[in-house]
Amino acid sequence: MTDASGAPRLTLLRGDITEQQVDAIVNAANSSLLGGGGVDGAIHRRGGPEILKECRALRASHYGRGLPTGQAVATTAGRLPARWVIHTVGPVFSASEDRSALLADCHRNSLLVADELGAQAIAFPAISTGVYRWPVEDAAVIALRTVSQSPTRVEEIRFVLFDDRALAAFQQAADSLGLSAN
Ligand code: AR6
Repeated sequence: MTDASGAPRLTLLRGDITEQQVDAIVNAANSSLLGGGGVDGAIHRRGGPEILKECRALRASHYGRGLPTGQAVATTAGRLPARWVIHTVGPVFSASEDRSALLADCHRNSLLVADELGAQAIAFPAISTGVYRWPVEDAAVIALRTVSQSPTRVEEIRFVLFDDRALAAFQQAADSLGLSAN
């Protein structure tokens, strides 16, 4: 359900994204699309080989050089409760170069793909805040600002945070942006 303003409902929770009962979950992938550690590893492990099969097909067709940073593409979710996985590639954090626009692109483009799929509920992890070292307090502001400013038909946007620190960072960011979240 959207709220009275038509904006998607925003939910922040601590949990494992592979367990979410939503239409689409977002994967913090790398440009190879062929798997990795962190949330990417968990999604492929629990979702089974169908996801990798579709990723390989994408590499053989549209993304011969890999998925560029900031872009997003969907596959089946295999055995996961979700219907689709939307793979996006976050930027590696850099202290010397501002890559925030690429992190924003990940969120905006994932929502565009969700709209193309007709997804009503989507779950995001804290993209780039693990192996890619983006400070979670900053990533949370970028993520929430971007989704709250992106026009979308998605009705629920859920952020599934893996630990208390990430959850607290997203709650704090929502407060600072004046966003109401459950
Ligand atoms: N559910 C929700 N969040 C999770 C889960 C999970 N099951 N597992 C980890 N996280 P990361 P990145 C959190 O490293 O920084 C991979 O190797 C984690 O605590 O998964 O974008 C890819 O293949 C952190 O807060 O993604 C790439 O090579 C957040 O998810 C690279 O890592 C993101 O951490 C991408 O790095």
